[in-house]
Amino acid sequence: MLQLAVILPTFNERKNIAPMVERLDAALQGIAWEAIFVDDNSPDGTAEEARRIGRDDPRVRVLERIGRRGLASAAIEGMCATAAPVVAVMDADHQHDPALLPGMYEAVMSGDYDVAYASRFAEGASTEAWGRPDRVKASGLANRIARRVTGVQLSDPMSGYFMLRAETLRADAHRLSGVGFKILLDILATVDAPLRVKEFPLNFAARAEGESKLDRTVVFEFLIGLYDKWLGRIIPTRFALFGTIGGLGVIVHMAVLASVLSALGQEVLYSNWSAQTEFIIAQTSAAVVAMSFNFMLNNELTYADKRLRGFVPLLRGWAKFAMTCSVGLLANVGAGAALMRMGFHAYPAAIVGIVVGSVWNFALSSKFVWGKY
Ligand SMILES: Nc1nc2c(ncn2[C@@H]2O[C@H](COP(=O)(O)OP(=O)(O)O)[C@@H](O)[C@H]2O)c(=O)[nH]1
Ligand SMILES: [Mg+2]
Repeated sequence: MLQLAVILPTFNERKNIAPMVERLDAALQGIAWEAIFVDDNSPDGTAEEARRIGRDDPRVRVLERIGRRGLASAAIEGMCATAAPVVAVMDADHQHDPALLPGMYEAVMSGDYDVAYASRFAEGASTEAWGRPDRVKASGLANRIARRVTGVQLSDPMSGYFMLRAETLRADAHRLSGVGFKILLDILATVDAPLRVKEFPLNFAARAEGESKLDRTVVFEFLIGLYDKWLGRIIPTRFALFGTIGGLGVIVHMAVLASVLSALGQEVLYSNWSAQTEFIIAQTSAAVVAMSFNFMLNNELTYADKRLRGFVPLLRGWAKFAMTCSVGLLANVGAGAALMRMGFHAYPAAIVGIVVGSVWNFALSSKFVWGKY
């Protein structure tokens, strides 16, 4: 009878799959397990590689998601896709040692604990082999904030390697935020009943093949998760980020406008340029700079999980973003003008126009620039 499901979210991990299945097989002797690779349609063919192995070994399953990205939602959906009574989540890149699984399983099955997890910062754990002192520091800081804010007293609440009974998860799955990468913390902060947690020291290894997708700073990641729990239901997290970045874009626009105007001011004195030409040049360059600034920042932060990389994808994304924003500008001005005609004051009309334009830009660019259209 199936006892344990190991959920492995993957994105571009093709070379890590076969060795991972071997290590699971070696570690889980005596436990009836299955592995579910939740792959977000990786371009490197990760899902196909897992299916290849699954044809010979039915313990290996694939959940392929098309047009979606996200580690937390992948973990949640994987955990909901098994009949096993106990589920574990771990990375597929070999940073998490599968040898801890039997001990974690024993702890959960004993009934003494609801959750078993592997900590990078427990006594006896180490992060030396990781080779990323910068991220060790960032994780440490994020963990301290997490403990302070959530009251969850674990040495590593940001860990991505844990196990629990599937029913514990399913009871509250609909309340999880599914945003960001910190699914364990999400579970601990969401579930009402206090969970009894057993910690296992982990020797956090370096990634075997491929590259990290989560290099957005852990602290930032964590703040996002916090916002999401707090206000995310009222103003969706991505939209809040998008809007904040848009606000910064306005400042950038004004700064560029002012400096181009003052640089061109001399020209107007000595040539036959009119002040109007001057304004058009300044306003256009300010708009292009501000929009590019917004594009890059959204690509790094708002859509870090779907980040466009490489010159051509970036250029294409930039062009699409520019198109999206020009439509948004029309929506903005259109809505504002309509309100003015209805007798509204200019300022409230302008604000409504900005909101309408931003919603439009957000809706369109999330699909058209960073999603599947
Ligand atoms: N399905 C899915 N898996 C992801 C996504 N982002 C990262 N992963 C997987 O989550 C695990 C941890 O990601 P990784 O990039 O190693 O993060 P790091 O260890 O914090 O640097 C790996 O197995 C990744 O393949 C995603 O958007 N979707
Ligand atoms: Mg990793």
